[in-house]
Amino acid sequence: MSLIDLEKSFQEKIDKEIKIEPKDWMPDAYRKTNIRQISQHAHSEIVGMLPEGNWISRAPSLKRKAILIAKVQDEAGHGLYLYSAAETLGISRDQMMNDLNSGKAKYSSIFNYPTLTWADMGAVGWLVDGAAILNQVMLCRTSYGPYARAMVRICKEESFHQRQGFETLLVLSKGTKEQREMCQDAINRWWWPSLMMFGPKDSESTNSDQSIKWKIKRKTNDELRQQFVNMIAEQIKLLGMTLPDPDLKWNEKRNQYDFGEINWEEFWNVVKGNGPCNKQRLAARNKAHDEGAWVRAAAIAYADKKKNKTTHKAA
Ligand code: BYC
Repeated sequence: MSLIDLEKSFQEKIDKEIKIEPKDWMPDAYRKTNIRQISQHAHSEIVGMLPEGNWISRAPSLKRKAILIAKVQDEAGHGLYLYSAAETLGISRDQMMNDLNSGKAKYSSIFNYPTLTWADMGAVGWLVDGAAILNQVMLCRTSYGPYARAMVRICKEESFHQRQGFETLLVLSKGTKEQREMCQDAINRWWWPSLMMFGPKDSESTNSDQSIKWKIKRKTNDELRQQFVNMIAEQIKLLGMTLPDPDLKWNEKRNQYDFGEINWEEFWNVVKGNGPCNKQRLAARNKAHDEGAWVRAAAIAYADKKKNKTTHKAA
């Protein structure tokens, strides 16, 4: 088959909703885009453990500590499923780790903001995981099979994360004056960065058109962002708190909430490595990687030993 025929039958498969599997023929750019997106997604899960890990030793009760540990462990698991999905496209784990640790690879902008108070654990769960879920529910139908299947399990766990975040804030919102203020302050700080998680506006999104055509993405950045605003603008009423946006109001004609302009300069600054915690996050990942060298060496030595034993037995 010629390249044109291969590309044509590939697109037909996508249009018929047939999943693309690792050994199927695919255009190089499809492979590259998936490697880029899946590995960035995996890195986000791994770096995402840092702002939350920051609160494990300071959670206000044993119950809250156990819940937070479980959540952080889930994020590690998500990262590992996603690295495995990316590996099926021909990139090695070492390469992905090197790209993350050297600062070459991107990960979600949101994890470059600090978690200053306990209420931040609630705001991260409710807003950050809430934004992540909307995006990830769409990705359960992404065209690359291993990515789509990884997302199904991830989404189940993320919905627990979002509920625990909301419940944490609900308790604070019914607490003392100081607790209510802490709750509002966390919402104020996490609202705009959460909106940025969906990526640049559609007119600035370089990858969206092609990714939508290949059904890697099923909704655009702006569509998902709007869906998120509509959802949160209703849920916040239950908390008796407010969102820090004077332009947020229901638009009868559009049947959607209108909202204010995002600070795109701040977004690009964070993406380019100049956010409040970018350097700290990379330093923490590099330290963990270096300190884990002996574990990797021991695991390889053990695997070799086992392999040798099996070879001897077979002989
Ligand atoms: N941060 O053409 P565009 C989670 C980059 S949740 C940093 O629209 P695309 C978790 C983008 O990579 C978060 N960079 O890109 C939750 C591109 O640059 P390159 C992870 C961003 O890919 C709780 C350029 O800007 N979720 O893990 O079509 C606890 C132009 O953008 C961001 C995912 O990763 C950003 N926010 O759409 C723990 C979901 N936005 O690569 C963990 C999977 C954009 O061309 N990813 N950029 O150099 C996606 O769905 C898509 O990649 C995005 C962006 C919607 C994020």
